[in-house]
Amino acid sequence: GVRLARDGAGGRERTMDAGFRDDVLAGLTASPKSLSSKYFYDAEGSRLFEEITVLPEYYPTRTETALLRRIAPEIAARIPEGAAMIEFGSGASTKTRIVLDSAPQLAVYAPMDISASALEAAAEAIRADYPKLTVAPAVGDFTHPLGLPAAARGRPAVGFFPGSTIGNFPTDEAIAFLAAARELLGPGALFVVGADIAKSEDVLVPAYDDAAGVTAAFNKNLLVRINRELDGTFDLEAFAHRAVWNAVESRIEMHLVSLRDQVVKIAGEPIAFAAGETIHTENSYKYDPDAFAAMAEKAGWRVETRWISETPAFGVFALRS
Ligand code: AVJ
Repeated sequence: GVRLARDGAGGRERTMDAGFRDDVLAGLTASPKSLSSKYFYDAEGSRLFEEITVLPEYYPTRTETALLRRIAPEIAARIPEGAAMIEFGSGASTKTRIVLDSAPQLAVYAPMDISASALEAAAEAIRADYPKLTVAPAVGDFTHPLGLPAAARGRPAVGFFPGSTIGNFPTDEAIAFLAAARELLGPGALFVVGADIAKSEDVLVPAYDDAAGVTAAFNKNLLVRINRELDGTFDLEAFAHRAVWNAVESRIEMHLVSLRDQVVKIAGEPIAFAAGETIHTENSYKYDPDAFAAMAEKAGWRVETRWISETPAFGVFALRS
């Protein structure tokens, strides 16, 4: 987008991303107020997310990782010689290594992530450990890919989308994403998708509101980012982290609650908050396995196999175009 030069604190020149500014102002002048969870992942947000993945309460990462270790040979058996693996929202690429270790026939790894810092560090580490693999990273919003990277074109395609990141999307957007991924990956492609399974609120809520306060810091980092990048005046003490289970929608919601009536300035614009008013910052949908399969089928995929872990349940689905 258009970048406006601004003078930052300490006289250092900064840029203001017009897309981020427009999205933030639109979200905070709407009712109810919301911000897109994709903006969590600046360098600090990506670092905090990695910290979340090892929290005792946050079961998804370790559960899916153990499941992937167990099923890696079955996944590898579905990957043809010379294939390219395209990963959506790759982050630190930790789970990728499980597949790469089991599938040496993979020729190309093309990770996509919105965080340039996380992507570059991960790509370098993968290059160092898998010298025969062609690594072709692409920075950007994986919901709007421009096309397959040149290194992946003409090769059998394997999509990889672990972590239940798909759970950030409401059903219609998840189906649109799955359909777009099918177009991108092409005929005959395999798509390996991780999806968290609905379970007791007593397990879900602590996973998004941990005792150490890491998830609270991750949520509030969005305000820190707005203060830094959009000349925001958020007082971090005047907002509280909240995680709630919405049973009707089958999703965890994260909010930032205004603790008092207040006016915050962002990019010169005053934004009023009432005491108790919230900014809805994330949805994390939790699925019934059949409902997830139905969603994939609506997007044109065939569900080849599904693997569901022992409790706490987490699902990995092998979809075929
Ligand atoms: C990266 C979207 C899968 O929804 O569990 C973790 C993000 N938010 N704790 C999730 C997240 C708060 C995570 N995803």
